[in-house]
Amino acid sequence: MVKPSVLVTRRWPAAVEQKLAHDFDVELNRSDRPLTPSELRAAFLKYDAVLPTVTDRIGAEALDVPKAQTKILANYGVGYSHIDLDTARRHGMAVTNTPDVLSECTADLAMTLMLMVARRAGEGERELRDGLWDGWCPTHLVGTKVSGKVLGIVGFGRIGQEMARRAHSGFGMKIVVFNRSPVAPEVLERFEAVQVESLDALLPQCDFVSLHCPGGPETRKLINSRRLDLMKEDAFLINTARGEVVDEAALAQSLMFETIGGAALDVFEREPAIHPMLEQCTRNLVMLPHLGSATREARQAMGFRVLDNLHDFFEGKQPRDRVA
Ligand code: 8YV
Repeated sequence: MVKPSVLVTRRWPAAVEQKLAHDFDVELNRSDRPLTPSELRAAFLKYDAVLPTVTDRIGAEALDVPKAQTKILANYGVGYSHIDLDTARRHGMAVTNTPDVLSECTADLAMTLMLMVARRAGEGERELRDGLWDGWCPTHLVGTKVSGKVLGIVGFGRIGQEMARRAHSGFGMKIVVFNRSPVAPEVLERFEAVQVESLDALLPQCDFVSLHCPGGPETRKLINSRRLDLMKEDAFLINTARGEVVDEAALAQSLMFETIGGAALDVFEREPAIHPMLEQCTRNLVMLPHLGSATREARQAMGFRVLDNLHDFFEGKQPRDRVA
């Protein structure tokens, strides 16, 4: 039997690449850089499956190829707001993602960010490495206590719930949830969490707000200047979701004028570019380069999850993680 042809747009963990090469007729993008729209168009004419990542922006201009060969876009990652689902559907392409396998690691990183910004860990490390530390002092780099505080979670899917588990059981935090649909009472009970009916109702109550909703048009600039003003003046915003969920200029302004306590971001609207106003915020802003799922374990599991979806699809079954 002829093996389906598959293009992998970036380099993946070796164990996954080996299994892919065994099961499929695989082409690796050895340059390991994002594909341009014209390279994507050429790929859609040639391969049965394309395996993109968040760095491949697959909009209508890339997807609108007549007589595409590609039947499935099996995304390496849980977020898929970089793929135009409507156009993919119109061209008869299935789209899948990799949920579950990165939830714990992404929640771990959101906890890392929350602790870093509250305890001023980034500032401290920079100071020490720059040779500027002149010894212990009662007033030096005094931060904010995390344990026992109120954590607002925006988007209570798998990652949001892992965040709640860590914050509630490990740090005794009180959990307040905003989610677009009602969360089952037994799920809320697990974390003694309370669901509020609107984001506006959540923000003024929280010492920390962590974003775990999907990206895309519905959540674009969900956190804007009006909503930032609803936050307590010493509250912190954590974003491991998608950069576009936050109005970055508005956030920078809130940080500059200290109308909130601080922010910690793992994702940005125009990655890898950083909004110039955010770059100016040094004291109360922590930034990491999109590391949410960056563990050996998660990245390997994501790869194998893509493989599972490909097998489902080419064996004529419904792919387990089909999103379009
Ligand atoms: C991935 C992510 O590393 O899964 C996601 O949606 O944001 C990251 O964890 C990235 O998307 C790889 O494609």
